[in-house]
Amino acid sequence: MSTVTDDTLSLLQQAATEARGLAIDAIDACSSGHLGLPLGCAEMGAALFGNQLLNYDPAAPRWLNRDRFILSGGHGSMFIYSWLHLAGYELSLEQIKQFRQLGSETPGHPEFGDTVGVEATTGPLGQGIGNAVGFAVSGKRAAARYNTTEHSIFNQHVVALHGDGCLQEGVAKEAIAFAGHNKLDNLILIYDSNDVTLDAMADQTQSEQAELYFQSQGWDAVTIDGHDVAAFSQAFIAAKAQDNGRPKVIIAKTTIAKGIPEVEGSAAGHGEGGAKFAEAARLGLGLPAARFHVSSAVRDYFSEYAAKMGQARQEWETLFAAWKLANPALAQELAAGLEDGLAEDLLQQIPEFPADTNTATRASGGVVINAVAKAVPHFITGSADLFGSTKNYIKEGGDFSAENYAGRNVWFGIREHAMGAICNGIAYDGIFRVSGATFMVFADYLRPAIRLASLAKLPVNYIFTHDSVGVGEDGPTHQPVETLSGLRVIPNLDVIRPADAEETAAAFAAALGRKDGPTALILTRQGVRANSALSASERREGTLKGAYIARRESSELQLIIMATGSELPHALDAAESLGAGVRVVSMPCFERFERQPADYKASILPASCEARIAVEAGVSSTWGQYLGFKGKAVCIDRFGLSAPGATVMQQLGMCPEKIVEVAGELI
Ligand SMILES: Cc1ncc(C[n+]2csc(CCOP(=O)(O)OP(=O)(O)O)c2C)c(N)n1
Repeated sequence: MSTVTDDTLSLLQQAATEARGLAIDAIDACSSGHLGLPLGCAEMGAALFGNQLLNYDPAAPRWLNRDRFILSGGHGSMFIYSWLHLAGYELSLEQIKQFRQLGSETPGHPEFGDTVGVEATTGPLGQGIGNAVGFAVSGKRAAARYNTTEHSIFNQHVVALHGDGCLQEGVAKEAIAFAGHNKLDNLILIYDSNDVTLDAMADQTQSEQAELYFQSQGWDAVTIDGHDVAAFSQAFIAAKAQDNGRPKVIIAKTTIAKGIPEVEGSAAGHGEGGAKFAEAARLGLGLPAARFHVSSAVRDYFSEYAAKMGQARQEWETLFAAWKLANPALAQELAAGLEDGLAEDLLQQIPEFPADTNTATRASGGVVINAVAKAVPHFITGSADLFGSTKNYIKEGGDFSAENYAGRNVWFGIREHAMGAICNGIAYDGIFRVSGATFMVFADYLRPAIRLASLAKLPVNYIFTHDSVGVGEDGPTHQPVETLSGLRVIPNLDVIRPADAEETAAAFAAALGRKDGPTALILTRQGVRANSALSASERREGTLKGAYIARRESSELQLIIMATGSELPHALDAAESLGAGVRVVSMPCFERFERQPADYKASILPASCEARIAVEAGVSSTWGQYLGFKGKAVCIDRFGLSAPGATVMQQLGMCPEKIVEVAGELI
């Protein structure tokens, strides 16, 4: 069965050739970039964007039921820029000419928010596959939650293009297993199988049998010639048609850098090396000498095509309007999700805890998250096989699974890295607000995804429990020491380590209220004594500001003790024995504190008081800014110990006595 007429086929082939030309010219112009993928995948690009495979409308780039296309092999960014341009997205030829230049809409690797039509920030290989799985989770959940028997408003597919590199990465393997297990049959991977990586031919580093591998993960796999528009289209249409509980992979055999004979099919074709043959390549491809050439035939084809796609989208808009009319409550919930709207009184909707609550902040977190879940219906959560410990299970939320895609608790399995990348995908999709949990010491397992969430300004929430050597018996492998500072150094990540239940309530509200970046909530395993000298609202408001006075001095200020989380009670106890001139500052979130007006900051940490101590069960690295030259850290600049938590804390100086001793050196 042919899925394409001869006329269309030759037009699409011409478009593929011109897309090759754009990639060659853009990469040649800046002498950097990756030619291999855009040249090798040009026919598939033409089919995806010009042969009714992807549902998209360049006039409404984020319409809700569009197919999501993610270029996981972000190094091949000229692929997506060429096709977005040809397809009629607001990405001008001028921007293509500005490839990789300062402030352009065509950055070296695709960045969410920089380029219309780019769904995700990709480049670190493997992440895009994880993101695609997140989009697929979001799509499945949106369909289950919002489709009705009368109106099926969500039936989009998620399509990701990747190469050998993405597939070699562990994060992709974790995400692929998750997708197969959860039967995400709305997901299609296109594997650009060109048998080349960067340094060498792929068989230097891989020998797995891709079809068998995917099949073993519960996927359908088919292998085709990626330069054959008809064969690829047919495979793609078949993949879309089968709601059989199996995600799909199309293994497309391609020739890397096809169109530059000097380098095609070899590792030399991967990067910009082929650009030096640009002149000859242009000739060989039958392109005119003028650079950045797009023929009027191709332009006309895509503008007619866009009109057709626009019509299809309009039909959906009519359906959507009817759905909204028939389902006002669901429509309101969906709108709130899309705007990420929160009740203004979210914090008030989290009940106050009894004044003498001395529970672990992870346990308080469990109470808080359930109150938040009631107030914010588009909020979902998940854990990497640690719900029982991370306590973030939404009690009446049900489990997300193939039997219940409307569930609000995602069981990620022991796949922290994929959890991070999947959360990013859900956040990119923008319909649901997502949180993911694990032990804090394993935050490093998903750090690349946290970094990307921070870069892409995604409002993902991380719930990291067991936050210090206070974990105890599990020993140094499970006791984070460098992790807290390690998270603080990631730009645009808010790190909140609350000291008691009320601070925890505010920490969750702060995380939910944040829209331009992720927040990590750092919670204890062990019980913490509430600072009942202050009212609940004083502690909550103070936490929202990042730092506040937990104990005010009652005579002239002599010393400031700064502390976070479970060390705050030690600081308060030390201050009691040190006397009237000692102030204690609770500093749950450096980043929020830094965003306060200068006069507020000065009122909490007046420059005139240089005698300062920082108390935290972790390395001292990030405290210098508050300690100055004269301050001293009571921190843990070493790995922990295998012993009961209280013993380890005491042994490593996390106790009032140690603070008093250090204070003696200062005042
Ligand atoms: C996590 C990560 N490691 C390394 C790189 C550097 N890198 C960019 S492309 C590439 C090779 C990828 O091979 P493949 O996916 O087959 O792409 P192709 O050569 O087909 O373009 C490497 C190692 C990267 N971008 N991300």
